[in-house]
Amino acid sequence: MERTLVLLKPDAVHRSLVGKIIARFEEKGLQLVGLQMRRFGRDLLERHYAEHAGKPFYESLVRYMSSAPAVALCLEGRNAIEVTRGLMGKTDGAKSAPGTIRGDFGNSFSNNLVHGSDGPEAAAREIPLFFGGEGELLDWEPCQRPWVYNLEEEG
Ligand code: IDP
Ligand code: MG
Repeated sequence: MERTLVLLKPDAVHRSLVGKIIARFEEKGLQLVGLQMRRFGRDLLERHYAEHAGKPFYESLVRYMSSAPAVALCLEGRNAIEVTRGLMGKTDGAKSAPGTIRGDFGNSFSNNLVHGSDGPEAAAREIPLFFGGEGELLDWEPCQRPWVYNLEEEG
């Protein structure tokens, strides 16, 4: 099992899409192990987006992400990082395939509703930024797991 960080960005909150977007992940069989709504501060977002510092869109990205409440999720599942990125779609909502979150709800390169860690190293770095406090991540065994995965075949 793998864990990944997902953010429902301020446009998802303002557009009342939080429930629908969380449902996409849940319906796929990904397990929620952390969930919080907060207005994330500049310091945290600068650390989160450190790899983009200096790029032309960086300032407006940090401003947009800190401008209103957002929701952080930690999701667990087999290949959770890749599965989550697939559900999200391409960065540019206008070019993202229908059926993906960005493809169905997004029309912008910047305001693209969701963030998902792009690899194991990113997930390991990002999860503690948003869920660093005691008790914020939960280890639990969903009763549907043996039906989402074939545990006999796939371990
Ligand atoms: P990703 O979110 O699909 O992984 P990244 O390249 O990591 O895309 O960029 C982080 C975020 O920065 C994007 O989700 C988007 O909100 C914003 N962004 C990236 N590239 C651009 C751009 O060229 N113009 C405006 N915003 C951008
Ligand atoms: Mg990225």
